[in-house]
Amino acid sequence: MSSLIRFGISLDKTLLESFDVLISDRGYTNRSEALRDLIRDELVRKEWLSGDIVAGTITLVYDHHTRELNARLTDIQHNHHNVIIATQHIHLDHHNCLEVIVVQGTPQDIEKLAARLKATRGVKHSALTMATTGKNLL
Ligand code: NI
Repeated sequence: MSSLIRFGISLDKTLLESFDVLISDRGYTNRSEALRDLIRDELVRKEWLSGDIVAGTITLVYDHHTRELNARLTDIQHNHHNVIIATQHIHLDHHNCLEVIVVQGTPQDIEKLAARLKATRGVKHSALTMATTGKNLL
């Protein structure tokens, strides 16, 4: 278990005022929690750059009436089954489906899968959310 350490930061007054407005808009009630989250975001970014095992989600929106699209998306996912933990399919309306694919693996493998899905004709929207396994974060 790690211990809590207090430290001081010197900041330009204008920069601090901008920071306070930013974190207030985001709902933070104190600077420490906002700063902790900023640091964690950077550490997660570093995990993705370092090649460590990471986790995340890929969100897709597509019209399932597009010819052979379902089959193509399923083929791609089977070809990358080693990084896929779970998928959820939501029928948004008569035409549109939203799919959330939960992934865990190396950044390279996950990004390859995300790129293949995004490049598939008929996919209207695709987004990769880079998260973390949480193992190296407090
Ligand atoms: Ni559907």
